[in-house]
Amino acid sequence: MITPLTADGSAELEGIVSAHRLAEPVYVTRPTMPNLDEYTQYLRGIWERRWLTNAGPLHEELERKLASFLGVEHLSLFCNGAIALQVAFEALRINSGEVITTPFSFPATAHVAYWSRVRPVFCDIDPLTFNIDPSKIERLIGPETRAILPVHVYGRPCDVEAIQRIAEVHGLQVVYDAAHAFGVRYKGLSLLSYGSISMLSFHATKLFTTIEGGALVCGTEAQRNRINFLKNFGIADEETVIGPGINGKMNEFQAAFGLLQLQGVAEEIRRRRALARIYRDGLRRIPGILVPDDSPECEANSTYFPVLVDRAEYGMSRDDLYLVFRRCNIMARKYFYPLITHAPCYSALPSAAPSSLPVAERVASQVLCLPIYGTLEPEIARRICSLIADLRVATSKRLAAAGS
Ligand code: T4K
Repeated sequence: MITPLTADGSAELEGIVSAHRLAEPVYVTRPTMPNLDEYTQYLRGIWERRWLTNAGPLHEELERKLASFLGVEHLSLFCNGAIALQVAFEALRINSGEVITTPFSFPATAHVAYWSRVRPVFCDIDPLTFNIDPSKIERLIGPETRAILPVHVYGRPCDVEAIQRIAEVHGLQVVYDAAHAFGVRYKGLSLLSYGSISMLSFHATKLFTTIEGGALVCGTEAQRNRINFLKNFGIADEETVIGPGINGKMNEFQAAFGLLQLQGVAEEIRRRRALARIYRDGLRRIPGILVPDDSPECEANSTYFPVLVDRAEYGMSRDDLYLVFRRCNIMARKYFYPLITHAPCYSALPSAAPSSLPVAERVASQVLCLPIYGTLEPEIARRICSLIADLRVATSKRLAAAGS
């Protein structure tokens, strides 16, 4: 093993930091802003109509256009992804018992189960996709299991066929947290067409954004109608409440932003894919940096660019690399560390024991998401690769010096 290079102030490290420090902070993501004049045009229309929310005309237009862009039939817009996911649970009447899910996600995934009065049962992940490992789901199914809640983490598809087979055999619903999966196609179809319902997030950090926002994609018009009631307090008309709904509505200002975003989203994905290629080419041969492959059956959206840092081979830990990045103004993020199971609200659950989740524990301790977004200069991605390469050269020199 190479003696690890730490983020401390050795002369060797200081030289690398000063050579690679960027003038301005580069964040893990940035929204691509629409043209301000065009947005102002939309605002004028909203002012004139004085129709601000509750299924306004821009909301209806965005719903239609998004469904068509994504290649799905039944889509309902929401104020954000977390509330959308909660409504998906209520739409399927999943409001007791247990749901099998992944610990390797944003906390919102498990929190939604919690708010739906459903106990999350955590299942380990696959070492290649970082998604729930279908071969470990069945042993967690018990009399109280109601559903499976997988996440297409980083927009990389879960093993949707295996999950479907398990759900059918055991009579379970499948609700996908597809927060990252905008525009991803799998075997020629929208990835959102799998499972009973899929949730998308349109938060400012997502490749398609409505500032805050989200959507549910479901299989039938009847389901969509139920979802639409539930996101509007369960109100059917002025005098009829059909169920315990909530306020999940997207407003006209968000929808206007989304309509403009939609015009540029194909280009946004194209640019992200080009950046992903630069990272892949630049990092492929660096020992200790693992770049997960995209499945050949998937048209990826390159919404995140995760790498795993193997301390023994790279000669520096993920946490030290993260600190060096910070000093170089590169705001990479440790998505998704710590695991959801480390939060005090879940850590006492039997399924949260680290010994049951060895792959998720390892991946969370090694993962680092590099900056990727449409307006990131390709040159910055190249510089990030050369920083990672130079650090590895420094660690191997240490090894040589230690051996001589
Ligand atoms: N399920 C999954 C798997 C999710 O990842 C999420 C959300 C959800 C469910 C819930 O969906 P929503 O209810 O949010 O629709 C961010 C987002 O807040 C969160 O939406 C997202 N996942 C998660 C992965 O990332 P933070 O705490 O990392 O955000 P923050 O504020 O640190 O922003 C990250 C970087 O983005 C900043 O360093 C700079 C850039 N940024 C951020 C904002 C807000 C901008 O450039 N402009 C901005 O307006 O959680």
